[in-house]
Amino acid sequence: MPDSVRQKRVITIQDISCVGRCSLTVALPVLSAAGLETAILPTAILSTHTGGFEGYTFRDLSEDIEPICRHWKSLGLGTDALYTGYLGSEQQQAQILQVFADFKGPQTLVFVDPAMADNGELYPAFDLKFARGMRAVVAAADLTAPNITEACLLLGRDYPGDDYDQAFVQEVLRGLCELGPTAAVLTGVSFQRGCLGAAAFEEASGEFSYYFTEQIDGYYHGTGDIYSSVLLAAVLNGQPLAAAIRTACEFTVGAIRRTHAAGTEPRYGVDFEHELGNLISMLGL
Ligand code: PXL
Repeated sequence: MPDSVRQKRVITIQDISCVGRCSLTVALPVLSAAGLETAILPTAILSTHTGGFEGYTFRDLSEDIEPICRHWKSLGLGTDALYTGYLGSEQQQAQILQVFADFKGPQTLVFVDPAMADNGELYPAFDLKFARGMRAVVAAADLTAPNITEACLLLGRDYPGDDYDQAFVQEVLRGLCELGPTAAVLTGVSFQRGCLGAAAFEEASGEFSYYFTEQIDGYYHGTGDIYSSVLLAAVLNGQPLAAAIRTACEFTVGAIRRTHAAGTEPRYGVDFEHELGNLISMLGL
């Protein structure tokens, strides 16, 4: 079958936060809207995500990962991409490396979003040992997309807050590629008040690219997961990385803008649902 009509498959490995629009509840609809068949490997089930909610439930699904993968292997399942986000535990970091080994074919893109921290702080469930373990997961990736906090944890650098420049961003991107990936995207980059965006680096060309949009006030949950899902959707639909960071920035800021205008509580995530039509247009589908 010619490549243009063969539908691509993604296996995405993240938690299910039942309420709060992050991880699988955003990855699945975004990837589906982008025309990608999406297989899911849930790492845990939580009643809500862990940011801004008290008393959430957490069921670890580590024990299910190996039998699910065994069954998939018996089917001879292949995939165009493996995409990991929030992992439930350190044990799962080792398990995920095995999933990569089992399902990575010669053309498979391994995309790791080391979802574990933001704004200079680890998420409540994680410690520095977990952050160190994430290095090995990133090392196995072809493409990674941390925010600045996560990148600093991965590289053992101090978090700079707002005090950094282009040289810092480029050093961090090169450092991420030295860990293993051939391309890296850094999210949450801002050189100017009111402008926020992302930077990308590809080892093969040695080129850096940037894209910025307006910065909207407030801290909205799940936007990193939305950004990563759109980035992957754009790359798998053939956009070069410089275009893919633009698509992901525009989609994410569009969802934040709507949510801000509606005055929705930020911990419930952003209204990405009404942006899915724009995603389909931006991808030319
Ligand atoms: O959006 C990242 C994320 C995913 N999953 C869970 C989380 C978070 C961030 O806090 O708590 C369970």
